[in-house]
Amino acid sequence: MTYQQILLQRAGAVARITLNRPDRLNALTRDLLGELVAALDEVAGDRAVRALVLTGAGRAFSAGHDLGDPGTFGGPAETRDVLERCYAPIVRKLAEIELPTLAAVNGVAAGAGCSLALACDLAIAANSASFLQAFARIGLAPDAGSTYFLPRRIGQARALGMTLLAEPLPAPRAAEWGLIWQAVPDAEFPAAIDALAERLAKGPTRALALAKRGLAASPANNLEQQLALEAELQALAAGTADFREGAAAFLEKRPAKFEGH
Ligand code: T3D
Repeated sequence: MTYQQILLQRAGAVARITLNRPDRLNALTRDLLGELVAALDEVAGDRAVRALVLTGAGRAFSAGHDLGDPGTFGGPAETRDVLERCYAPIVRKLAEIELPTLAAVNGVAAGAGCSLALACDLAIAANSASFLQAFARIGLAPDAGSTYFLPRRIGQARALGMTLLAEPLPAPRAAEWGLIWQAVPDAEFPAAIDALAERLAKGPTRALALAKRGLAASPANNLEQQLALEAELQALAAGTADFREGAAAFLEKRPAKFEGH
């Protein structure tokens, strides 16, 4: 499929989706969101891809939903429909895709743009980037997964502060708070993203996907449920060629060469 508002590129086992409306700070239109769904399906269906990077073109990651997008804010039903039909599938796909996802936050991530960054497994931001729960500024409540991810990552006090005050959180503080994995100097950002994406793509892909499932289920489970889930997931991991390779490599005192199956 050809895309107009995003780019989908592949380098080796790494796929990169770039939100590509730099003149609008990669504000999200319904068309763009439709393309994002299609691109995520394309990536999920490509067995050669073992890590996904989501980033933005130009100076922003994404300024959230395009406030001029016709047909989004026409009324309560329309707004709800956009969330249910456009955003929820993307957030679900990012959570469920069976490979590691990395948000490369090159600049401001605001509103639903912030939500998309948080829906990825790991986020690395350039030091000059920031995270903004912009919703209150325009009289909206948070959406696209923000109320799920924020308190789980940084706790209620900080989630409430970010949401009610709607002030930009600079990337270094976001890392300090545990909202993201790492903030790096701008000059080092592209190389840091490439290195981490490469590293993830060389990992035991199926085990990483199972680990994602276990951690995602954890907040809603009690200890017994989580122990049962771990046994189920580990039984699957133990049946993979990558586990056989990982164990053999350890015993043979050599680096493991995972193939992703
Ligand atoms: O159904 C639903 O509920 C839909 C889902 C909604 C979820 C949401 O995401 S709601 C939140 C929407 N986002 C915002 O409210 C953020 C709006 N943008 C900003 O507050 C600022 O742009 C930033 C703080 C992100 C960056 O500020 P700054 O000063 O670096 O840039 P700027 O000058 O404001 O923006 C540059 C251009 O991008 C500008 O256009 P111009 O003047 O050059 O022609 C600006 O209008 C445009 N732009 C930025 N954000 C959006 C946008 N255009 C449309 N929609 C935007 N969200």
